[in-house]
Amino acid sequence: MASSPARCCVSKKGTPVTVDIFNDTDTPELVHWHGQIIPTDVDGSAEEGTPYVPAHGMRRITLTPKPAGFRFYHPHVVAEGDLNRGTYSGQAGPVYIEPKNDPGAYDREIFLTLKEFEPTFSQGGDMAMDFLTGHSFRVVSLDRNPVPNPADVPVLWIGTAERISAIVEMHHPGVWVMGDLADDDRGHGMGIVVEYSGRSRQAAMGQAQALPLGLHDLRQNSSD
Ligand SMILES: [Cu+2]
Repeated sequence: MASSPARCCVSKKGTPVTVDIFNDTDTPELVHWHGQIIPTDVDGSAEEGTPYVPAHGMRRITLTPKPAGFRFYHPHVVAEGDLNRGTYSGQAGPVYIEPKNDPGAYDREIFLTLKEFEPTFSQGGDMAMDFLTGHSFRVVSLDRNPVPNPADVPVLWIGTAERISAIVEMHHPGVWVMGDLADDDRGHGMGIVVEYSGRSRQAAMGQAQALPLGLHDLRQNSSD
């Protein structure tokens, strides 16, 4: 993991995947597969017995992802007061485990990660929360669990480590930009442009420099 947010990985439920975990840090590390039901040896939690990935070393693991749904991975070392260690370093990323049968009907599927820091640690500012004003979000799943009664809401409010899966019907043509306020972070993937009605991506990214930016998660539901 070398950037934040780390890349999304998509895998199929029940299909084994092999992952090479490289640790470029000076201390032993662990990658924990949040929310998956997998053996201790690969789960990524030292307290359960997973071996560490040695400093500047590598460990190859094979796991069979399950259950289906929107998960994530993150370091699992105890950072304590060291803000350069563990999840403080921002090294987390989404994991989507596709169900065997995907009932979703959508044109585009987007995975997004938010960041939020204590103001004294923030280097580029957090993300404003006004993306897609005028659209509504049909929340179909929370922390990968399908909600009993999907509801349309005008705003998504999300906390640390939470995941929201929502469907948005795009019926206000234009260029909608969401992303980090820091140019550098946005250039590294903390931002996205949603456009329709013929506006160019280049024009949209130009606007990204000037607009107040927010970020929401637009994910399709999934089920086992
Ligand atoms: Cu976790």
